[in-house]
Amino acid sequence: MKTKTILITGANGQIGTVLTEALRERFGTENVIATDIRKPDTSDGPFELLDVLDKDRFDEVIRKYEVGEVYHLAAILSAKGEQNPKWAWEINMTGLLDVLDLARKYEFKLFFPSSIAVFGGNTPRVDTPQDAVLQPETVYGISKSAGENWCQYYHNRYGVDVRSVRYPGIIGYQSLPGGGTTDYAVDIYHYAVKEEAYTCFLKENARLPMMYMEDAIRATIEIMQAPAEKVKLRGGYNIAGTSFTPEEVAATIKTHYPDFSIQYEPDFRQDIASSWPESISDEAAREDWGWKPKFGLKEMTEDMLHQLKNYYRLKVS
Ligand code: AKB
Repeated sequence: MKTKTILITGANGQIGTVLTEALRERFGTENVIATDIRKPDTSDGPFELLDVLDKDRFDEVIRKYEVGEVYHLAAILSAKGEQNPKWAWEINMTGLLDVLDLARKYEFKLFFPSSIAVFGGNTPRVDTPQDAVLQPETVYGISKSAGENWCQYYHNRYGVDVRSVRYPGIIGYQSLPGGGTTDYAVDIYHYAVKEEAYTCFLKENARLPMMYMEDAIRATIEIMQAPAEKVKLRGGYNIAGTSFTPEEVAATIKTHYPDFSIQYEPDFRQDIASSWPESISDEAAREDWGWKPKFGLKEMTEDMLHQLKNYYRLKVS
């Protein structure tokens, strides 16, 4: 049997970079096509330039590689979206509707990344349930919440096999995030390893749901591999990893770098964080397709610091 070809949009982004590598390891480099609006600095496999708003080009690339699975990661995140709401809406929503149409036309399986940003200030903030009310307060959250409904609609009406999780903040050493509210939780580790003081753009007690990259990649691949009948929700599944405040992550870092220092200068991103849950209930994902996280704050911190220390050591040598 021919191995199916997989295509990733937004492959140069924080999650895309790592997911591309993980899928290539598993399914073979030649079977995973990375696409993005810009060429990557280095590329270890097939790559195509693709603007997700260019539907004809999208169609052409899907046909060229006879794609059987798409991970549609191209999107504008929460903080950047607030600086240009209509642009963020256009990319997040038109991009998704185009790929849903293509999934219907070519019958490929689709992954849509949703986010904890679908929730707003009027949902319970602790252990937020799967079916809590969705009244997001950012354009990013509005686009993810509408996107989930579109995914469910395309599944119900046209039988599109679309699957989705609501990512919390993702923390990894392999790539940098860009334009999100949870980005501080990656930056802080880089500053610690470089032995520089860190200024955090959220308050010390801003508790948010977070997840180590390794868990996030595993969740993404697991939901895509799950038998179709187990994926009962075609909007977005809550997935939980860990949950912490800037003060708590700084304290954990200090057990390795006692001189690490942090100060707080909250900006507009604090308002976004205040509208999001502190922690998430992921019961539905656990029950339906067996989701279980592995990394807590302590294990994640150990691995992040270890990996980044090696990275900066190699960079200077
Ligand atoms: C963001 O901060 O915008 C993202 C997210 C939680 O979806 N990391």
